Amino acid sequence: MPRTLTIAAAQMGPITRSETRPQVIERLIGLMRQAKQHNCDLIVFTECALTPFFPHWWIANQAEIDAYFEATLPGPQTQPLFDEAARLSIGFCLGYAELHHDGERTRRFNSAVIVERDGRIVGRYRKVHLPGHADQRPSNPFQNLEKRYFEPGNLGFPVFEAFGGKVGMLICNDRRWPESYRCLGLQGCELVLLGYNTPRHFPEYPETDRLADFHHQLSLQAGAYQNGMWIVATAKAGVEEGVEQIGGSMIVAPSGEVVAQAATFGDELVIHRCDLDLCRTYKEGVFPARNRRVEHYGLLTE
Ligand code: CDV
Repeated sequence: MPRTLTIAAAQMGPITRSETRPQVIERLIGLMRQAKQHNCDLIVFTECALTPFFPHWWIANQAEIDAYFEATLPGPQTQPLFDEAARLSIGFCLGYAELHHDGERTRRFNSAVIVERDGRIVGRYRKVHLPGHADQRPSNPFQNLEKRYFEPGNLGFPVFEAFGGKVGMLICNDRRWPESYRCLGLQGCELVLLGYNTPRHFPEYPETDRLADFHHQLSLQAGAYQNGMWIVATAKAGVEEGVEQIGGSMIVAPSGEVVAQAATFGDELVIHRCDLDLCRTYKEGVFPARNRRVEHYGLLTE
């Protein structure tokens, strides 16, 4: 059975605060149709793809905050995206803000799902590494309030059988931490789907601003190579409500090579034919999991 998938990273330009959910979903559907014209099997949308990245703003009113969340997926507004994907027989990965009712408790996560070509949700991930702060910082040019609006993910780093391979998800800041990739890699993950909203400016540590693109790419290339996995990384790009984001959507091969990269800061598909069998060279040849050093670290228990 062929294990080659044509995959699109669906970079998005800014979403304005006045854009409605149906308008954003029309944009996503437009990208999905373009991806199908390129014979894509799978399209990867960004982190919180249905709204502007609202953690950049201080919002006091909980009802106003909750308007950026999805209580069900698919829900009445997102159903057309699921319907169109099933009609086109294209899979997708969607980042979204998840409102989850756990008995009496309402919980909020920064989440993503994998949807197979028949429209079934086959995997869910909740972002583990939440950056930023929970307090208001009026002297900063924008906020970074993920710690206020979300709680850390409680699902670990799951890997799913999908698209003929082993697939995992990461969300934005997760990509900077080697253990995110390692947790996936040790489960045999072959393909990582990842969305991100990365501002060019880091208000507390501006000395890193000139390195924003470099650190993004460095993390992806190291994670891909050291774990023998494909990584499809999809940005929200451009200046969104005054916040400049780096863009730089890319697909990285298990060799660590960047094989496709965005050329704009707007809505754009970054496409590559990804052969999942290429992972074997790195997983089995360069970094065999049974390597004695890995056993010494206590990461393998059997
Ligand atoms: N959405 C993110 O997780 N953004 C962070 C920024 C705030 C540093 C990132 O790691 O890109």
